[in-house]
Amino acid sequence: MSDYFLGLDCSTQSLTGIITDSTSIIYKAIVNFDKELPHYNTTNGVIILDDDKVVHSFPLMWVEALEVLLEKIQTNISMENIKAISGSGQQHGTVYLNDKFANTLQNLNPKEPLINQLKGCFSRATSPIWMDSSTYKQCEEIREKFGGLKETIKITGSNTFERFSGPQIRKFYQKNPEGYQQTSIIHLVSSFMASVLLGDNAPIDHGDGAGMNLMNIKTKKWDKRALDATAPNLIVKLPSLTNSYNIIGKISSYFIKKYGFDANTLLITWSGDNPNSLIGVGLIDKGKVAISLGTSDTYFGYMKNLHLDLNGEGHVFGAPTGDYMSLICYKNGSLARERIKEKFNLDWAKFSEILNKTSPGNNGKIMLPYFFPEIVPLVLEPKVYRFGLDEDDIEGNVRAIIEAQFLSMRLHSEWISEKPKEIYATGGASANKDILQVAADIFQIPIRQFDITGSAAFGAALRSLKSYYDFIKKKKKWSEIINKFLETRKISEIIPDIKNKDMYDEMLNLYKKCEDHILRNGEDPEPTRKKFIKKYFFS
Ligand code: XUL
Repeated sequence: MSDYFLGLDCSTQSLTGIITDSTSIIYKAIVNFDKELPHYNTTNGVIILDDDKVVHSFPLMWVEALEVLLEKIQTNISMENIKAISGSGQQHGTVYLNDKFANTLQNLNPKEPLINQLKGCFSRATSPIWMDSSTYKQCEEIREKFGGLKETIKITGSNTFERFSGPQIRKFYQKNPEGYQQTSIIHLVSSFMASVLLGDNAPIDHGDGAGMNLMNIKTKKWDKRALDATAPNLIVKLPSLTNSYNIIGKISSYFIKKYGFDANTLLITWSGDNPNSLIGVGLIDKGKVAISLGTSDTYFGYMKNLHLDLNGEGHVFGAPTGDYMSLICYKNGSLARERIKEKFNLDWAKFSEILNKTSPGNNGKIMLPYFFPEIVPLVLEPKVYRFGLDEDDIEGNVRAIIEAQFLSMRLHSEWISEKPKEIYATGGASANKDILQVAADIFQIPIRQFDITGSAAFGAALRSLKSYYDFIKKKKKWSEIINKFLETRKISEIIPDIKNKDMYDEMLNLYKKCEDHILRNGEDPEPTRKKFIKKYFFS
C-alpha cells in the first residue's frame, strides 16, 4: 500500500487538491467557484462591495468547495492511504468568527453538510481578500504609529499594504466596532481551512503570518507595537503562530466518518499560496527565483538571511523551510491579460500568434496597465496609460501588456540584491511559451517551464510528505524529496535571445521614465522614447 500525501490550495478562483505518493503526482482535482458554486454569485471568485476597492469573498463558499472537492477525490483515490495533509490559502484574507466556532468544530455531525453547521459561526459573513485596496487610511495610521516607513518595514518585513490583514482588521474595528467585539478569533484563509479539517482552531504559520503587518519578522512572534497600532484587545483574537512544518494534529472525525480518511491522518500547518509555491517549484536554495502568473502575478525567491526592501514595495515572508522568502505582487496579472484578450475578441492561440510575430520592443509603444488598482507600484485609481500606442492597435496592445508586466517585474525586483541565474515559471499563464519568451528576453535569464500548474497545492503536498517522514523518523532532505519529483517531470527551458539585451536594458529605463512621469510627476518621457525608437526601429 502506497503512502499518499494531499495538498490543498484555496485560491482566489478555485480550490485545488493534488495527491502525490513519494515520487510523483497521482491525482489532481479542481473546484471552480464561479462555475461549480454559482449560488454565491462570484465573478472570478470574488464579489465587489460598495466600490471597486472593496473586494471580498465568502468563507462558507470555501468550506462548501472543500466538500465538493473531497467527493471528487473520494471517487478516485483510496482515502485511507492518505498519510498527511497540508494546504495553501490566498494570502492576507481574513475570516471573522464568533464564540461558537471552536465548539461547533469539535462537535460536527457527519450526516449534516459543513455549511449548515458552520453558518452561524461568523461575526462577518464575507472576508476581505488580497484584492481589496480600501484601507489606505488605516495603512497611513498604522505606519504613523510605528514611527514611519522604515520602522514599519524593519518590524513587520513590509510596509503597510492595503490588502494586508492588520489594516483590514483595523478598518473592520473602526467601521463595525460591535462586529469586532463579537469576534472571538480572526483567521487567515489558510488557518481557517486548516481549522475546519482539524476540528479546532489551527495556528497561523510564519509565511502567511508575515503578510499581516502584525508579526515581528525577526522574532516571528506577534508584535505588541503592531497589535496596539491596529485594534484593541487584538492579541486574544489571534490564533498562535507556528512553523510551517509543524504537525498540528490529526484530521477531525467528521472527515474520517464522511470521507473514509484514516484516523491517524496527520495535519500539517497550512501556509500562504506563495510560500507553498516556493516549495512547489523547488526553490530551496539561493540564486533562483520564480514568477507565478496567476490571478495575481508574483515574483519571489528563497532567502537565507533576512534582507528587507526599505523602499517599501517588496515583502519578506517566512519560508516553509524555516528561512525567508522575498516577494513582490501585482494585481494586474491574468485578469489584465484577459482584458486585452477580450477587448479584441482573441483566443489564447491568436494572442500568442500576435506576440510571436510582433517585434521585441514594440516599436517603442508602451503601456502602463493599471486595469485594476495596482500594488507595485502603488496605484489606487485604476487607469491604463498608453505612450505612442493607439487604444485600438491590436498587435501593439497585446505586446505592450506582456512587455509592461515583465519590465515592471524587472524594475521593481532590483532590491532583491542577488541577480538570479534562472527563473522558474508557474501559474496558469506559464503554460504559454510565447509569454515566457518575452520574460526571458526582458530579464535576459533562462526560464524553466514546468509541466504542471498548481504549484501551491503541489508545494503543500510536498510539505505534508516531508513533515510525515520527519515524524516517522525517516527524515528526508528537501533536495532529496524535490529531486525525485523533478526526475519524473517534463521541464523545458526558454532561452533569452541575446540580441534583445541592449534594447531591453534601454527600454527598462524608458519604462521607468513613463512610470515616474505618471505616478511621481517625473519629466516627460517623450524625448527618450523618440530616441529609443530612432535607435532600435529606424536604422
Ligand atoms: C501576495 C498576494 C497574492 C495572494 C493571492 O502577497 O497578495 O499573491 O496571495 O494569490
